Amino acid sequence: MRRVASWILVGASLVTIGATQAPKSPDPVKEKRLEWFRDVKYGMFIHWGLYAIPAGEWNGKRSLGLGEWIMNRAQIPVKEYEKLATKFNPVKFNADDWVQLAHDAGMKYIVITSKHHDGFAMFKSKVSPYNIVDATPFKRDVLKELADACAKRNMRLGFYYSQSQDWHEPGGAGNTWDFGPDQGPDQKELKPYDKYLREKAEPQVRELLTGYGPIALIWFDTPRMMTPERGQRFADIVRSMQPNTLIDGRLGTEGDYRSTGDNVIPAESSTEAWETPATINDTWGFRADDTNWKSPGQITFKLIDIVSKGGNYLLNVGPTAEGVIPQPSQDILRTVGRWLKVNGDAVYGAQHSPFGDELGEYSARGAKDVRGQKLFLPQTEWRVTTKPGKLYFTFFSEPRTPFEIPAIKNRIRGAYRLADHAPLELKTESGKTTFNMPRPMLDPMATVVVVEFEGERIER
Ligand code: FHN
Repeated sequence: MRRVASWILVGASLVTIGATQAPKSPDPVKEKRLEWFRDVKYGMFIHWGLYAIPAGEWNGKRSLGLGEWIMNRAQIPVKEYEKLATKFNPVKFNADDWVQLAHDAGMKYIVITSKHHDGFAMFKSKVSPYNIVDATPFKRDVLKELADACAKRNMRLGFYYSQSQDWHEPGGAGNTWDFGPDQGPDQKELKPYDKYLREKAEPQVRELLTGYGPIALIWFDTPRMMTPERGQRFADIVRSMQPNTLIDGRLGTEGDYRSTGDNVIPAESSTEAWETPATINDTWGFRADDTNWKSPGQITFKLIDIVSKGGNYLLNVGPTAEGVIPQPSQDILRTVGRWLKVNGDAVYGAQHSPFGDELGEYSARGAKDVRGQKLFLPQTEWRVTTKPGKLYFTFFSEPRTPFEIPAIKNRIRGAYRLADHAPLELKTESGKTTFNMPRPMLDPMATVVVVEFEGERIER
């Protein structure tokens, strides 16, 4: 059985929608814009801002939650939080090093926070002096330096921009401790929120699309109070200024691709373009106390799992206030990068699994997950990706022997291990084709076997 689902975003979570919904016919202009995105599969997310200074601690007290949410969690008044800018001096920041890391990691695009919910712009802005050039002793436009470094290495660059939440502005959403409750979503007249949108958020998005070369994508987030009309104004800005720039799935009106919830990997495949934003530990912005790193093996599994379902993996790093990407993050990323150097054919430009049973199954007992959805019981032994004439089976543990290739109508031409091109012997009996994986597996983290078949696509 082949599982392919359609999804909608509800809040920050992705849910499947029923098979009764007619699929929209693809828009050729959008599909063209998406071509690179569908191929690259793996990107680096960077959450960097003033919150890297407190790094999870305020006034000597540990503040729980995400590092970049400290202003909100500790209810820090604007006047207090603003003072962090006068201390922000990340003298170890080196844009070339960051791009080199993304390159070594096998990541093909970078998305960095240009302004997170705290309202502080990490770029020179004429619209608000609350920015890295005008308000810090550092005085350097780090986005410009990163854009130049990316251009040198052919690395695509996108900007995260918190369009709705801005805790620094009276009209921005989210800061209830300084400015009282947010306005309701249905108020039409020009209220402080629209004033903020017109006078800060929209002009800043224009600035981002003006001074930094071609921008791969704008990553909007948490679309609180974003009516379709408000969202459309941002979409129009992006489309009119850089028609090739992608819009993520969290603008509040239709973007170019689906964004899943944070760290959410859907159970099933989709033919729509989609992306999972994910943490490498448990925070986005740097927290000194978060050492809960995912292992290279876990990251590799998630990457292949996502690619086998047709998506992209946007994996986050949270640099320190000095401008350094934590060493454990670097080490993990480079280990995965070394694996990709050998096995990248199974990832870049590859399409989702033509099968589906390998992903797991829904609980036969009707159990529900924490969101009240049908509980999916994943299997993690192997995943498969495909290119014309080739299936890439990635094994994360030694497979049952012999391993049976799921039934296909195409004639199978042969099989080999991707890392060293060692041929594997295929046996076909009663219509079933099998091979034995040599033990121990060449790479215990993940070993890829390529099966070549006749024809471009799998027929079942
Ligand atoms: O609130 C943000 C959070 O800080 C982080 O930026 C993530 C990344 O996907 N987005 C929001 C929560 O979904």
